[in-house]
Amino acid sequence: MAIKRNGCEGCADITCVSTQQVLSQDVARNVKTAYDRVKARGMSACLFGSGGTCCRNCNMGPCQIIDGVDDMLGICGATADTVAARNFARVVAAGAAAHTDHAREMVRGFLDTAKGHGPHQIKDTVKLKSLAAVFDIETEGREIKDIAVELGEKAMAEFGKQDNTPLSMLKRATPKRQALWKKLNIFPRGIDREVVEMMHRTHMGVDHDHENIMLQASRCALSDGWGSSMLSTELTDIMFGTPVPRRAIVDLGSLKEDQVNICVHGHEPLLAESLCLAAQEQDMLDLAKKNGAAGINLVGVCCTGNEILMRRGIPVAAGFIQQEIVLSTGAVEAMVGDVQCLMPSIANVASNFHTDIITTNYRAKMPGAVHIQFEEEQALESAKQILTQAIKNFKKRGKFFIPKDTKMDVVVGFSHETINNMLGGRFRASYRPLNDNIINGRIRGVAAIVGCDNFQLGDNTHEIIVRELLKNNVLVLATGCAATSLGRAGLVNPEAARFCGDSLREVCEAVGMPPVLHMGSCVDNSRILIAATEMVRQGGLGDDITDLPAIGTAPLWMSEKAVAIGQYFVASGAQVVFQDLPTTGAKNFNKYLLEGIMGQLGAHWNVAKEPLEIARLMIEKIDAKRDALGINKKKERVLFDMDMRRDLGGGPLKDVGCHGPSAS
Ligand code: CUV
Ligand code: SF4
Repeated sequence: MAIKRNGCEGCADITCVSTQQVLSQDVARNVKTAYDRVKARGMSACLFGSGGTCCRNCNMGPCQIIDGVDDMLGICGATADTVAARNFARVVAAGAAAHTDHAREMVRGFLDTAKGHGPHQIKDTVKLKSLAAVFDIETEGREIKDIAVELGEKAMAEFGKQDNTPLSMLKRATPKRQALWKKLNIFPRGIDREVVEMMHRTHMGVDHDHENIMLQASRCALSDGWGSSMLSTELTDIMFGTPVPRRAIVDLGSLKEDQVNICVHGHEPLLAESLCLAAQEQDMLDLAKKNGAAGINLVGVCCTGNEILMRRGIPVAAGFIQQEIVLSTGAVEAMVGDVQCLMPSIANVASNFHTDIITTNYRAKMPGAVHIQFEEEQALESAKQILTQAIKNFKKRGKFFIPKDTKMDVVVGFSHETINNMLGGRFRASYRPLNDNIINGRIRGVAAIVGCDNFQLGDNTHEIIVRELLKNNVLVLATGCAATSLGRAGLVNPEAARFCGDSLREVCEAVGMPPVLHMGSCVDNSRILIAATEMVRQGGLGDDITDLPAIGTAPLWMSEKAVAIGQYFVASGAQVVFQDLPTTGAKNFNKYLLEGIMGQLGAHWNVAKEPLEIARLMIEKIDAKRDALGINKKKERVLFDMDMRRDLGGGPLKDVGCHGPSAS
């Protein structure tokens, strides 16, 4: 049930239960949140801005273009299509830049770790060797340390690469896809270079052809998905451990009454991991005791939360839209952030309480926040300094409210390796059973539901979409704040199999897996690329990602990163559905994204407004792929016999125990 905000007449409807509970409490009375601001703005967004036809790329403007009206071109003569394409491409570049800068930090951290500096270790040596092979690094008879250092150096070189050869990891794609990238001349060459070229080509007076602009947008996005994001995911796994299934909890109920609550917000897991290590140190625990607390409770917010959730089972308290709400409980001693998706309003919300917002990265400061620079060379000491600041606040905590009954069990940790083991069994890890179940129709198809949440539509949008997909036997992969929102809705645990259609339920129950597989943070969408490619390689479902009965959506997209992700999915042959695109003011360009680009890339963007409309469109697209593969015949329902159970079972899920938050 939707509620109106307590004491605020005209606020937006809120459907999230824990948000409702917190905002209706007295402690949150004076807090202003985005819900209030959405309402207060009271006017709809600028039509030029939302249609993509406002250009500020030179000082003859700004120009507001009206498509098809001769007198309403840009001063330079730019059409709506040119302007909207440039704007869209710049969104892709900004999103790719964010992932890239994050990834660079991870590579730097990895190199330090490889050289033996800092508190972290090379944890996954199997993955180290397999990634080394991708970079043509000799592993036979060599020390782990040497392999890791060489891998780190080669990975770092991908960012600044200047020759015209493809990035190393692109060779993990299907041969057909690689041939297509080559033919279109969109093989990414250097990760930073593709962002720079995108910015150059969208500068005033350079590229005016929307299709040509989009070729570079694809190349730039691919350098993110198959380049920086994938590097970040892989090297982070090698350093901090490749995720395996584990139980954890999400939602605001993960805050603890008697402990120092510290929210870790942002993206780069180097900070979060160091905080996790420091929070286990005796001197920190003693300090907490001295300040009257029973312990230190680290919880995550946004994607850095997903990183430590996946690898350590540390709870995610809140996704993007709840970052103000978690502070409004009055129970948080500090929110520690690094980069991306921190709303500047959190400093204001925190000022109502004893809470500190602690920024830790020179790239991301905030008025009203305390800045404690996180020094990677002294990671543990830095982390302790940050924790100390938070712990000292505990004594100052006033009235607070934790919605204790909003705490949802999740089973997370589905790396593409896990999926391999889980379905294939311990002795013959493979995607074969997944493919077979798709071919025989027990699993109708696969849907990736990724990206952010925002304040424009209901908080339950992801849930509505996914319930419809599950009912129709579509297996769901989730990442980012979408995954957090699905976790809150109780869909990311094995018990949620009961919401599935009969045949998907059988599969989930036989394996003991949730019907929504949490694959991690937004850089971890690269795991989905690998999983999809593995499915193709396994055979029986066509010879490229385009052929798979699979589709992606980022329904409540908010950040520019989501558009970069959408574009690398499309350029990899996977269709995506968004709720809206900032391109509607440019007829030809919009049509190109929604249709024409298909002819080049074998996939296109889709737009659907309502959650159920999105789900149904996804199912329709999945069915069309099944038709094309000739596997859409109604099969008689086969009951599971022992062989099938053996085939499906035996994976690591049988061992899921409570690995528990290791820092509380
Ligand atoms: Ni990176 S990008 S809101 S999904 S973290 Fe959540 Fe996560 Fe931001 Fe979007
Ligand atoms: Fe206007 Fe052209 Fe300058 Fe854009 S580049 S602001 S359309 S004159």
